[in-house]
Amino acid sequence: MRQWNQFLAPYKQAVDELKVKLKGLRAQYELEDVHTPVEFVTGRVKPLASIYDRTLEKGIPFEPSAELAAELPDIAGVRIMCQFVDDIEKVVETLRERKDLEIVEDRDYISNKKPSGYRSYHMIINYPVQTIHGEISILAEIQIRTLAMNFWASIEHSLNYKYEGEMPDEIRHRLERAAEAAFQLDEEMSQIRDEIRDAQQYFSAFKETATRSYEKKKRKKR
Ligand code: 0O2
Ligand code: 0O2
Repeated sequence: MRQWNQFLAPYKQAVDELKVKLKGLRAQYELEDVHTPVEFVTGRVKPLASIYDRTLEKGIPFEPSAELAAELPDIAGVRIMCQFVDDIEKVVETLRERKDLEIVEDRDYISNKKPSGYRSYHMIINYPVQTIHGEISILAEIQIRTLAMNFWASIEHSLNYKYEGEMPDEIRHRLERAAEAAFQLDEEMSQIRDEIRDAQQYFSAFKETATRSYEKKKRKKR
């Protein structure tokens, strides 16, 4: 167990650091009084039982090793939730600009949803962790998704767990339909947001013109 604790320690540190940094993005947007593409951030180190299951699936030994670290890129995982689908792209672009992590791989399950209906944007990163024995680089996974995608994924994940991967066809089909409904919800919310933004722009332009013509009339009267 001590060996596992030592092996997992840098992953825990990475999750803690990444959460602080990504929550910091939200704080910066809020300070500038603009819409923040980051709604909230969560993170976890993969539990040992899940690591064990993955080693069985991948046919690799269940022991702390470089092979296991390379085969399981999501031992450290953080998740960024966004309000709107186009916020995801903003977050991805922001992450690409960062100097404190290196993106190794993108997995775009938004353009290419999984057969289950799962949608989310995944990035595998190399992240440097400072330890008392020097710097080490670990792999971590960042999942970026909307609130609707997250709602669907959380429920599907717990149902999968409940049925131990043997989900009845009927439930699977209903979840596929629910994924479609979540997709429609994302579309609708973006449209509502766009319409409100257009209306706000229209009204502020209208207010400006009205104020100008009122002041002009007032000047003429004098
Ligand atoms: P606040 O003030 O609630 O925003 P921590 O290590 O304590 O910072 P922890 O324990 O890992 O964070 O919490 P977790 O479960 O990973 O959740 C992270 C943050 O996401 C928490 O906020 C939750 O309140 C927030 N959260 C979870 N679900 C939702 C949701 O549906 N909507 C919104 N807006 N936030 C949610 P904080 O960071 O504790 O602070
Ligand atoms: P947990 O509990 O989140 O740790 P690979 O075999 O590595 O090529 P893999 O493992 O599918 O491909 O990697 P990917 O695509 O990056 O997905 C890994 C994680 O994405 C999963 O971790 C889930 O968190 C999430 N995910 C992927 N597909 C689905 C899905 O159909 N439904 C839900 N709810 N989540 C999904 P774990 O290890 O499964 O679980």
